[in-house]
Amino acid sequence: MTDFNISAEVIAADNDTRAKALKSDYTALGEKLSRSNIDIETIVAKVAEFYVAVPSWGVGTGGTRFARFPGAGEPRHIFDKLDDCGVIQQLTRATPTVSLHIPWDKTDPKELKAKADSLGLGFDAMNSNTFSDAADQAHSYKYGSLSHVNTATRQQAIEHNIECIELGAALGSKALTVWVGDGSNFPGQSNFTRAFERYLASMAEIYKALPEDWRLFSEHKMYEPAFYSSVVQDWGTNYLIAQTLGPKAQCLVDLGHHAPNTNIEMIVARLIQFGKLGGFHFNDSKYGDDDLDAGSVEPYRLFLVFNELVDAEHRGVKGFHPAHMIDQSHNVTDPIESLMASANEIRRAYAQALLVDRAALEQYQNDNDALMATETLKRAYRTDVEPILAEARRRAGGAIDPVGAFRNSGYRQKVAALRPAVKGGSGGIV
Ligand SMILES: [Mn+2]
Repeated sequence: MTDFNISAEVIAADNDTRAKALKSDYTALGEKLSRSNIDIETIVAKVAEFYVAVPSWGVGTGGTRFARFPGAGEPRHIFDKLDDCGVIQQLTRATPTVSLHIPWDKTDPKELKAKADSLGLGFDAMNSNTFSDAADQAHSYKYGSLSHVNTATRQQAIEHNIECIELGAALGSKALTVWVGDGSNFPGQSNFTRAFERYLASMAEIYKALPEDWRLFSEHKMYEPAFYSSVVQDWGTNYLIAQTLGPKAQCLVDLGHHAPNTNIEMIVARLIQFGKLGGFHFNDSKYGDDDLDAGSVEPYRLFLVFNELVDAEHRGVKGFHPAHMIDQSHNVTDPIESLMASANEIRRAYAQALLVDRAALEQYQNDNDALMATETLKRAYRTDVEPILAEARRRAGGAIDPVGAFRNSGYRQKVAALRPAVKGGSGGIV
């Protein structure tokens, strides 16, 4: 029995105030879509089955290199974090899994599993951390981890990743995401080739420890914390890693980890074509790894990424099942509200991509009709699919307006009274 933190009556009362308008909007949209031979019920059913994982580190307030300003009622530990993740799932019905970060969330797996079960939550990919030093570790990661020049440091990093796999296996997770901050700040500081050889050898050891039904995701990032060179800097290097390690290794695309103006949707298409798209860390950015809310800055880019995903789905690409995860840092908003809004934006991009007339698009492409080809995408993108998203939430027991219902529930005020303000600390942004 699921033990949600917000009473069903609160959601029902909030939905009651919005149900009439939704019904009217849903009917109007259904009629509009039917003129394009699209059945709105088919789209609602697909949207309802589209899920994205919430990062455990995302429910606390983040920070920048300069400061962190705590929010009210921040989670004190992983059990509080799971409570907050449960609220996000309760209201959106789009986020039934949580992605953990070790060692930040390290605790008895039985207790973790029992708490998650009580909230109706499962676990998505595990995330290791060799980009900062834990209090009790023997060797520092100041000069790298899996690619470190010292064997003992590399071994410690390998063992940490294997520990993450073991913990994840006890929780029902099926994947490990590895992101390292390894790199250099000065020309000459590091030998590019030797560092990458050491990284590959370390990853091969981790790969060997994977259970049969697990996947290993490597996440690239152009720069930060290393500012001259990063060992896993771009999708090309990431592809080489996945290709070298074997079939269980795939690439993870974090939308904020590329050079400005990079054509991310094209990278997605390439990785799909060669069977190496493992999944996503969704977020948005203006300049770099800003970790802003998904769809908040460049919603059209998010749509174009989903256009590639739906295209692959439409073509029936074999073994295509990318992991969908959010990776954001919330500095000026309530993290629960941001994560709910982000989950909805991700579903919105998916729903809009489902509306693309793929037969017409292909014909325009073959006819070299650039204008009509791009208009075909725009036509889907311009469609306001909010009634579809809201109806999917409502039918699943969620809120028509998650942020509105959340504010009316008083959850934040309730936990703020229980959880003392957390001072300082870093945001934990990867
Ligand atoms: Mn990430």
